[in-house]
Amino acid sequence: MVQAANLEGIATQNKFEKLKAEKDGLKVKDELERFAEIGWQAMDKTDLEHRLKWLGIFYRPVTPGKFMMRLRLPNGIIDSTQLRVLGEIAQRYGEDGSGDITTRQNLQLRGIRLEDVPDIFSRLEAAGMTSIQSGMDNVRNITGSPMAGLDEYELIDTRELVQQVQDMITNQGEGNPEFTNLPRKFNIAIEGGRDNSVHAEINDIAFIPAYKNGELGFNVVVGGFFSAKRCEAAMELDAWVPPNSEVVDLCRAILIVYRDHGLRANRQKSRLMWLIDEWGIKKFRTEVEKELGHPLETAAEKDEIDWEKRDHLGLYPQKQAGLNYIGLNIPVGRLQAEDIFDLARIAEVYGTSEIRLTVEQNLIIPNIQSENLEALQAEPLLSKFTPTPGPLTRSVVSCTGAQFCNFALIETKSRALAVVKELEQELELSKSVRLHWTGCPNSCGQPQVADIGLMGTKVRKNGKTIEGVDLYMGGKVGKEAQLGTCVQKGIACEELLPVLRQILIDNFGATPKAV
Ligand code: SRM
Ligand code: SF4
Repeated sequence: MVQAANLEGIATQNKFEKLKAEKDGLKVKDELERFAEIGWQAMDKTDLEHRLKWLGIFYRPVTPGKFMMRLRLPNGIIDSTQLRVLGEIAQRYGEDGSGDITTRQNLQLRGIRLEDVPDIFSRLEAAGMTSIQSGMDNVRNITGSPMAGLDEYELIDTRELVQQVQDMITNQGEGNPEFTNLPRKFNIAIEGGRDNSVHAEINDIAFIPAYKNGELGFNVVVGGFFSAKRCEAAMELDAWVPPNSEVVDLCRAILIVYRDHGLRANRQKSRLMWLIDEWGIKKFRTEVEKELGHPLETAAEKDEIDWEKRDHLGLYPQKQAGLNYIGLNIPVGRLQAEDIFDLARIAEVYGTSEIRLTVEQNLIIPNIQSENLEALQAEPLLSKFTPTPGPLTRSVVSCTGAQFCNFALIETKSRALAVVKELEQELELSKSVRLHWTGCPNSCGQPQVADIGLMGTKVRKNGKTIEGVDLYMGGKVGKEAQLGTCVQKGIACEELLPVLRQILIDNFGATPKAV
């Protein structure tokens, strides 16, 4: 039976705890028709600005009346029918309607009008999609290996597990009051390959393939997160689980422990790691075992992450003979309605209707017969979304930034693209360099996992406040992943280009192109 969190006695000092205690965010689900009737201007301010996020509907103060809708796409998988539904939604809004692939292997749509939301939700449901519990103090989209079921070197196919964890958390997409009042947001990732394609280390819970006594399962790490105040890589829980329902049970137990004991007084100190700090990992583990009702197995001695991270762009054979996948670069993840339709068509004509999203804001079309590869490569869309982009374009990642996000200190997506274009014109690079842009210290664009990370800030120049960045370096992904750190603060964006050029020459072997 679904039970709401029992939060009696838990501190309610901050405004978010108060608003959750007054009315659970999920409750607005039953009020949508009324909201659609009265219009967003007449809505209660807290329902509008906060509780709608429990349904995945985000009021955007930057574009009032044009909402963002964040879906849940477990393991980043979507099919052509679902894409068409999203394309139709985006298309309704003309120039305002667009989509973004997110850093959690997910999609967000823009331009949504509140009066359309009841109809949009019916369409999503009919197409087997949901946006429930995708914002605020809920578990975000659950990421999994983008190559699940395709990769000859795969260890564990993560698709079913990711779906089961999502179903447990969201009550099959209906909404689950058991997990709608966590102390803060929560991230879960399940890796099934050798290259840590999900950035396991930056999740509150991550499952990493590991053999124990010859049996393949997962080691578990916990507490990874980024925030404006603090960024931490996940630490070992010293637990191993087989790749079955025990993964779901463990997620559930950890979520309940976090829900009931996580710190709530100060929102800057509410993510799971703060509870682990307070208790120590041993006590945390013991409490999780109590909630599980049985002891956890200790971790396997080593995990199986021993590859460099792949970006999956380009054309590759699958483990299934005669089938291939193509990874396409979607510059900073931005899609227009017509792109969404075209991708749906291409996935149907050349593949099996399926598309996979990656945490690098790109996508993969799997299951292409070898004899169809030539025709696919001649598709006009592949000159916009190329499988062979330049060495910087191929790995540039950017958060939403000032165009739509009110936290942003700078514009990110358009600047990120302009900068890599310029640098690629000037420099020869023998390998890709990963540039991540994020518009503010919340770090949605994960500058700490990048070779070069750029975090928006404000700088003073000639008595004026202008857009700038703090520079991060040293992020390492894949095996032995490591977070990058801030190496230089407050570079004015207008002075950034020569700084980046020099870093690429000094640290990444770039050479100036002959004029
Ligand atoms: Fe994020 C808040 C966008 C991934 C850390 N994030 C926001 C909001 C909702 C703020 C807002 O209301 O405007 C942004 C919505 C802007 C918009 O209109 O799109 C936003 N976050 C994003 C996305 C879309 C960035 C992107 O362009 O890809 C990503 C959506 C993922 C998804 O599909 O669910 C996104 N956010 C992340 C990540 C990266 C990750 O998960 O790997 C992080 C850092 C990792 C983490 O959370 O530990 C991240 N977002 C935050 C934070 C800081 C959290 C904290 O503990 O302090 C906030 C602010 C908050 O929660 O108070 C935030
Ligand atoms: Fe918005 Fe800041 Fe997140 Fe970028 S990093 S999407 S600016 S909250």
